[in-house]
This record gives sequence, C-alpha cells and structure tokens, in this order.
Amino acid sequence: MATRQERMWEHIRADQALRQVRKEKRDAPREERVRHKDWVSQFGEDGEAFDDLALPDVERVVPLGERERKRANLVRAQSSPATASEGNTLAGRGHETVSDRGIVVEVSTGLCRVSIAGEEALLCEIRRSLTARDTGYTNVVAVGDEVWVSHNGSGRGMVEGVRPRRSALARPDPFYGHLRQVIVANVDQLLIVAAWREPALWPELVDRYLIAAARNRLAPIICVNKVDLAADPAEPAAGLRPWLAAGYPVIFTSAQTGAGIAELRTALMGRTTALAGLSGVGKSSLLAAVQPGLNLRTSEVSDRRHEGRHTTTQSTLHPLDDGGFVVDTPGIREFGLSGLSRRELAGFYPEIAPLADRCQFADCSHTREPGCAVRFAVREGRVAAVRYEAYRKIYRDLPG
Ligand SMILES: Nc1nc2c(ncn2[C@@H]2O[C@H](COP(=O)(O)OP(=O)(O)O)[C@@H](O)[C@H]2O)c(=O)[nH]1
Ligand SMILES: [Mg+2]
Ligand SMILES: [Zn+2]
Repeated sequence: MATRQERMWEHIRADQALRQVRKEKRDAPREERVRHKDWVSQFGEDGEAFDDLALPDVERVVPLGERERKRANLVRAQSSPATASEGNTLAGRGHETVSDRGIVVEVSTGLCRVSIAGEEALLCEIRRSLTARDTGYTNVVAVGDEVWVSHNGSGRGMVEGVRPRRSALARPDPFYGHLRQVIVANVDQLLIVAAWREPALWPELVDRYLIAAARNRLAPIICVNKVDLAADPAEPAAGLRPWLAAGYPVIFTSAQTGAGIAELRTALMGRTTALAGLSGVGKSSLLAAVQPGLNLRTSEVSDRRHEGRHTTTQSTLHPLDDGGFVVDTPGIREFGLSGLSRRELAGFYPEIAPLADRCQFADCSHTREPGCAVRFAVREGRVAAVRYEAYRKIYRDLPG
C-alpha cells in the first residue's frame, strides 16, 4: 500500500512529465499560468486530488443527478455532428460550446490532452462525474481513448464521455491489485523492433513480444533493422525464415540506407502502433526516417524516469502525418507475460501447438518427456530449433 507521500510524489512526477512536453508548445506561457492555478486547486489542502490515480470504487460513487447529467452529456455529444472540419480552427469558433470527438494523446492526473481532427492537442479537464466503476480498470481516461470533448474556444476543454475501448494494454494497478490500470487504449498493433546486428537478434525476446501481442490482441509486426550490417544481404531473410514460416509479418529495414522505410511507413499508416524493442536497435532512428521531426520518448528513457514500484506508467501518442499514431509503451516486456502459465505457452507457437496431440503424454511440456512429437519435429527440422529453444527458455521462466 502506498503512502499519501508516495502518491503525492507520483502525482508530481506525472505532472512534471506533462509540463516538460507542454513547455515545447507554442503558447506555453499562457497555459502555464492557467495550469498553475488548476494544479493548486487540484491538490487542495488535504490532498483531495488523487481520485483518478487509484481511489477505491466506494469513493467513486456518483450522485444520481450527476449520472443523469452525464448521460445527457453523452447523448448530446453523440448526436452532435462531426464539427471539426479542416480549416475550422478551435480558436476561431467564438465562445459557443461545441462537442468534438478526439483521441487522448497524453494523461496526467485530472488532466489530459486531446487531439481533435489533427489540430494541436487541446488541454482538457475530465468531467468528475465520469467513473471507472464496473469497468475493472482504475483509470477513467487513458492515453488512446476516444473521447467526446466540449470546448468553447477558451483553450481548455472538458472530457464529457469515453467511447468503449476496443483494446487495452493494462497491468495490475500498483495500489489495487484486483483492478487493472490501462496504460494505452485502442492500440491496433505492436511493432517489434530488433536489430540484425548490434545488438544481435535475440529470438527469445522477439517471441516474448509476440506472446505479449497475442495476449493483448495486438497484430504483431516484426521489424528487423540494421540490415545494412549483414555480411550477406540474404542473411536477414534467411535468419527470419522460422518466423515467416509461422505466419508472422516481417519488415526488413535500415534506418541508415533507407531500405524498407517506405514499407514500414505504409504498415504504420492509419493505425495506432505500440513500439517494443531493446535499447539501441534503432527505434528512434526508424521513426525519424518514417517521419522527420518525430521525437519519440523511447521506453528505456521512460522506464528510468518512472523507476520504483509505485509508479504510474505514462505513455504518449505521437501523431503521424499520414494518419495514425505511434506510442511508447514502457514496461510492455514485464506486463506482457504476467499471469501466463506454462501449459498455455505452446498455444502461442503456431508451429508447435498442433503437434501436442501426438505427444505420448497429454500434459507433455515438450521439454524432456519421452515420446514428445514436438522434440521429434525439431530433430527432423520441421520445427525451427531457434523457435524451440526460445520456447524452452520462456517455459523455464514461467510459473508452473
Ligand atoms: N548501421 C546502422 N545503424 C543504425 C541503424 N539504425 C540505427 N542505427 C544506429 O544505432 C544506434 C541506436 O539507434 P537508436 O535509434 O537510438 O535506437 P533506439 O535505442 O532503439 O531508439 C545509433 O547509433 C544509430 O545511429 C541502421 O539501420 N543501421
Ligand atoms: Mg531511442
Ligand atoms: Zn511434447
């Protein structure tokens, strides 16, 4: 259980991260003043500000009148036409309150930034009557959420409703273990970036990410970067044959020579893509090649910033010019396999799963039993040794 002190520090860290990003925005001085006021009032004198962080359900009970109002707001928002057309800037709309649909690109406690029709993200408060009750999640609004926002051109909006999430990357809440905290909502696919060399391709890690993607219902894409470092240009394709044969899409790239960048750009277009991969494989370089100017805060940086046990993981959606977003997902490696049991593992290997029926023992682990059809297939070369070795290593690490 976190103390109030720890929660306050987390709160402050989250706000500092948000401030840092906003500092780079155009009208930073004006926003800064407003934000400061808001910040003080949020904290209050008795630390009342932590409701979106992790207060238990009982404290989230919404007065009946509020519920009705929320429903009315939602209905109003839903029935309003898509008002944000190109060329119709937020500032130019006078003081009439309008409702728009947008995507949350960043979240701090009680505040978020919402991207509406490609315009510069609007700083928004979150309607207090919105509740995460009965969702199994602790956060009302997460990065990636599609929301309805009311605003009147004053530079500050209000989140009035959240659309049901298509998907959620979540992890057990640091404060309330029975609930889960959404890290990013509505992610479509996971781009697993590996380098062919420097650092050398690490099959076990690729497979861990593939499993994490499958468990979170994200479409995986393996991106093998630094193909320019291959001694023989045919090497990377040969090395990735086991994954291609298992049905996974693989893109071969070089941020250095530009090879495969167009293909990567197409793969990212119009979708929300989470990024995974070791430090140094070239994630930042690839994104800079896909879209010059894009400055991804990479997960290794974020991991360091949010070190410690009681932390909220902050992610940011970065819009792409061709449509779609990329998002850093600190910690996907840890939470990707949490709760997975050993006997479920084979199910994530399309080339291994169908063989299990033919093993001598029904509960065969495929690691040492006699009469194992999987081990036989490996010896015969029908299952790639590199995939089987990764299976064994992951198996060994999972709880029985
Ligand atoms: N040879 C080669 N080097 C690359 C390539 N992509 C990135 N690098 C280098 O690899 C290092 C790490 O790249 P970076 O983008 O920071 O990786 P990140 O940690 O995954 O974001 C840098 O020195 C890059 O210049 C590539 O395609 N080929
Ligand atoms: Mg980087
Ligand atoms: Zn077996």
